[in-house]
Amino acid sequence: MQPSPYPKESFRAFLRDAALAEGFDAVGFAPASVPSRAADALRDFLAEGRHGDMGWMETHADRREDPQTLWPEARSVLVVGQNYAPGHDPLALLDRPERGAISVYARNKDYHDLMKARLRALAGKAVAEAARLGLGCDVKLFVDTAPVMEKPLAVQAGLGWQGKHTNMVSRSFGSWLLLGELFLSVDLAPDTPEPDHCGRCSRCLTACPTAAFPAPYQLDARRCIAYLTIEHKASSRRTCAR
Ligand code: B12
Repeated sequence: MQPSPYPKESFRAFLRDAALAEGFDAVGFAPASVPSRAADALRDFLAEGRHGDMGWMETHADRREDPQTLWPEARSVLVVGQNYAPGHDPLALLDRPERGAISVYARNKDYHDLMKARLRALAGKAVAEAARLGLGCDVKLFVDTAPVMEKPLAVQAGLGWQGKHTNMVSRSFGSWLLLGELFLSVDLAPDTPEPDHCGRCSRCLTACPTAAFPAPYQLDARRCIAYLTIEHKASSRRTCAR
């Protein structure tokens, strides 16, 4: 086969196709940097103590706000989204107070395992294809647990925008995308960030039963059911009794 005259463009197109072939639902490319506004907001979030007991958010905050501090070789980031939308309205369960409600993301196989397996397969193909194109490329993969600001990266990669509930919302998949990344040592052209489409809608804010949003686009984790039931070390009986 002839060597490609545009190896980076070929590599980028290959990665997008390969990610979709692995079963990811959304793919985009971001620069290996987080906008300063997001890094400032992280510092404010931590200074306000909104992370509660999640001391691990303070550890390596410098790496969290700068992918190149986490991995100096990083030049671009391939962000993937995995759709986990349920086939029914999960809010219907709220009319049945005798039944416990499990958050939708926790009802299936652990998404970390599923996405890491897919990203690992993708990483293998990426390294082989880069070598074939004469690019040479190292990769590192992340899903949720590393000090990476996944939402701002996903926004930069054009997957969606950060909504008023602070999660990334996609025009195609709504709030139902879990995120993962492949950090790449090759600089590839980034996608265009998606603008904010929330407008005057505030349904996600008023739906929260514990009023965890001090303002649109801001979450106080200490009031969030996800935090109280997973991350908080003390008893949350008093807060959750309703
Ligand atoms: C810590 C954490 C939590 C904490 C705190 C959540 C939070 N919002 O920070 C808790 C335990 C509460 C939590 C809960 C959930 N989480 Co969580 N969590 C994370 C984690 C590890 C870090 C998030 C982070 O950096 N927080 C720090 C603060 C500073 O970030 P932030 O809230 O996004 O703050 C931004 C806004 O405030 C914004 N901002 C501030 N002011 C303003 C003003 C304007 C005008 C604008 C536009 C923006 C803006 O700028 C900040 C920086 O970007 C990420 C994985 C990762 N490594 O990124 C997953 C992650 C965010 N979680 C995820 C999920 C799915 C959930 C849950 C839905 C799980 C569930 N139980 O059902 C809930 C959703 C609750 C919610 N509304 O956020 C997904 C979200 C996917 C997506 N589409 O966005 C992630 C990305 C994991 C993943 N790999 O898929 N989570």
